[in-house]
Amino acid sequence: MTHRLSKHPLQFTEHSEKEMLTRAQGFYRLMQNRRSVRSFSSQPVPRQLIQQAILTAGTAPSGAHRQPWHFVAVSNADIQSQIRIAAEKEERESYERRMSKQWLDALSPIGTDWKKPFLETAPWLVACFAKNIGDDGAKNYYVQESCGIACGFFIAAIHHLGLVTLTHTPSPMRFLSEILERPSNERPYILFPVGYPAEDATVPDLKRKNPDQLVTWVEKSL
Ligand code: IYR
Repeated sequence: MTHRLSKHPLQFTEHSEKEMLTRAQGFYRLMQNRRSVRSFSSQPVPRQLIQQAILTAGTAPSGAHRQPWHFVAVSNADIQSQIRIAAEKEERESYERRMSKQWLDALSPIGTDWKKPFLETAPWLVACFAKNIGDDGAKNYYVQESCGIACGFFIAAIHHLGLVTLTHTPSPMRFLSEILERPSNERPYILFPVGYPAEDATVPDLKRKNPDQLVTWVEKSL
């Protein structure tokens, strides 16, 4: 058995309900403006900004605090070109053969296709790898959930600091492990191009669920 961690008092700052509502509304206003962007400027982004967003991702909760993620941040044009070529090869196969008609129909309003120029244009590609086994050889738990939460934090951090990203999951993504020379206990989870949007970037007119569609309340009767 490994030993129990020592405990210390929680750092908790209490806010008034009024203050909490103001904070909640401010955070919602920020997040409501987040969009997935598929067209990037090649304008460089300092490494420190990417580093900070990855640090935020790493604050996510994880099963047994095993932190079953590893991030690889790429700003190397040659590696980005290799990733684009490999991703487009798989995506072309997916769009032309592997994806069902139903799937293609679901995607058609968004207008995606197999071409992924943003993999070369964006100044950074940040890949999240999921680790089913830790570097200590022990099993990790709730790996998908933990990595999903960490990637959500990453997306929020990138938006909050003022850049854009895309949750990109070329499928299958095995090529990323090869190009980035990752160990066998890691599986590619999500690939995020990160940067400034292209000047002419457009986004589809998506509607988000209204509160009635989004939530069902089950409360004590008065
Ligand atoms: N991975 C492909 C297809 C794709 C699938 C879904 I579901 C999306 O929401 C978007 C794209 C691609 O990246 O084009």
